[in-house]
Amino acid sequence: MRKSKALFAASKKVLPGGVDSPVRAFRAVGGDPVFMRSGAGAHLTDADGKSYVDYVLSWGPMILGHAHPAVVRAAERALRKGSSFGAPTEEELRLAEAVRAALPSMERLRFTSSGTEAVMSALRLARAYTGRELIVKFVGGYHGHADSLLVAAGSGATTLGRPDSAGVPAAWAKTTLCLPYNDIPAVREAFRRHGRKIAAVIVEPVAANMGVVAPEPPFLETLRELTKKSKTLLIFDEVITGFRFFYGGAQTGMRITPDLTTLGKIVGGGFPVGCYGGRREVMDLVAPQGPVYQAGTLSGNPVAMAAGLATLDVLRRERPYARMAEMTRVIVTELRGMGRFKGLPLQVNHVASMFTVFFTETHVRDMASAKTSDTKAYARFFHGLLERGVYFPPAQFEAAMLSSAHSTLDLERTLDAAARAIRRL
Ligand code: HOZ
Repeated sequence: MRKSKALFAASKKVLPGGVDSPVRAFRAVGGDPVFMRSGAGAHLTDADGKSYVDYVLSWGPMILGHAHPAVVRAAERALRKGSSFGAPTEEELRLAEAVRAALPSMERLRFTSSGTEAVMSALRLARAYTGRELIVKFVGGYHGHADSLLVAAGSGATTLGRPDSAGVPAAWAKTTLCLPYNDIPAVREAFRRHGRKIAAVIVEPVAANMGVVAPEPPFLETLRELTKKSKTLLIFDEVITGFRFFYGGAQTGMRITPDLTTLGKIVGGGFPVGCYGGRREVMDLVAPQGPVYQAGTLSGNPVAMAAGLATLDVLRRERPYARMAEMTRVIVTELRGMGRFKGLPLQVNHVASMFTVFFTETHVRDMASAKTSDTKAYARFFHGLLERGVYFPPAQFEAAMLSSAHSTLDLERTLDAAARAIRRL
């Protein structure tokens, strides 16, 4: 940790809090963040040369593991041809076609440089299309850091005790209605009272920013029904879930068709990419086709597009999903067993290859129940793993993830570290 410590001390003199994104700073778990030097497959190596089995995976994009040869090759090839033109390229067309083939609800789509931008643009579009202002989001849902979404936000915002960010005008916050996740009566009531004023409902079809929380049927089905009835747009924020559970989105498995979808992370193959898209008649409002302005110099960047395309190509051919889900099931079952053995109140939520360990007796189904977790116990668990070379999310309200590069040996190393960490709690 010697080099990481020195790098962090120097970083704090030039970057606020020493980082470019708050959750990296380890405030939720204490101690100094580990500075990473390189990644290969399921492993990271830190600035001091220590290696870790990685369950953060850059918060989702690295589903094939780090520096996958096909992705490296594609990005290198693109880079040699020039890294940015500010003009259309064939790569954007090819990635757009691949995304649409996998997610047919995205009849038209646009690439941005981040998930935040994609979500922000989708909301602007929804407001323009409906001529309404209100947005419904769910408590603990995190959709990036656009103003109207930093209200009761999960992920790093909750972790830092700032679910409502300073600097968001009160008038903006008032346009966002926040409801508890999985709470159908609350949604019905909101639509009864405000239905004709709601431009969009934005939801993570599997919540990943209050920790992993699965939607309880018929929660999403009810959202679809109510939004349809009141001519509100339903936006699935699949920045995390897109291409994570299936070759497609969570919507693919659930057979629910949202009006708009936002993507990011995996679709950029580890490069800064976001994407939003949906029904043609809605997307046709986006400039230059329509009056909703949205632009970006690096949008559709050819190197990022090439990396995204290579990632999707490997996922489509190899379909690693069942294996990743099975390995996750093993981890989850073992962790639950360890908790029982030690007599710890432990909940391990999981959906396919994503999971979160909560230290609580309460079944976690929304942000209120997620918050019953003993976050100090999580911090001790995290550091126990870190010491033994296993890198978990450095915050309670996040998702741990597997990649296709995780091996049974990695699993054994993880479970051994977890057993020791839990024994010490
Ligand atoms: N909060 C994002 C996913 N849970 C990770 C990105 C970040 O905040 O740094």
